[in-house]
Amino acid sequence: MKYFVAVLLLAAVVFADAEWKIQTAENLNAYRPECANSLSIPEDKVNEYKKWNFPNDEKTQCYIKCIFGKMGLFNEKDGFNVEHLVKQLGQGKNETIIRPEVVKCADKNPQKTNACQWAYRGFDCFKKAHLDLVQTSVKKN
Ligand code: ACD
Repeated sequence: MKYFVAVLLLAAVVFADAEWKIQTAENLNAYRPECANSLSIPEDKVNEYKKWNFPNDEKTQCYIKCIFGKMGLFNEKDGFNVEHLVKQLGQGKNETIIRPEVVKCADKNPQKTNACQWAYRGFDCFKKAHLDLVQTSVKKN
């Protein structure tokens, strides 16, 4: 019985995750206004984000958390979804190189900062080293 329940749980996890897809430029474009509006981000900041400038302030941190949440890359409870991030950033290639780079930045929030700061911190860490990969991962083909 124990094994049956364990197999069922595993199957539920696998099937739930099979729904996730690599996120596209179109997905990101749809999420931008949703996150900007829900957080009342002023237009000048949105324009900075379009130029890939993300100042370290509360609104921006929460914006990143919102975008990553919608993309299935981060959630408040578990933090970063390393598997999704590796797929998103690797686009089916280079996963063995990218995984340790993601892991380096995907902290488990040992200092218990708020989730906005947590999401922003991982993003900032990764993009300092690999902005090109982040940008390429949502470029139109
Ligand atoms: C905007 C919002 C831009 C939001 C930033 C990135 C979204 C684009 C690509 C997502 C791909 C991967 C996530 C990138 C880095 C996180 C790495 C975390 C590692 C722990 O343009 O308005």
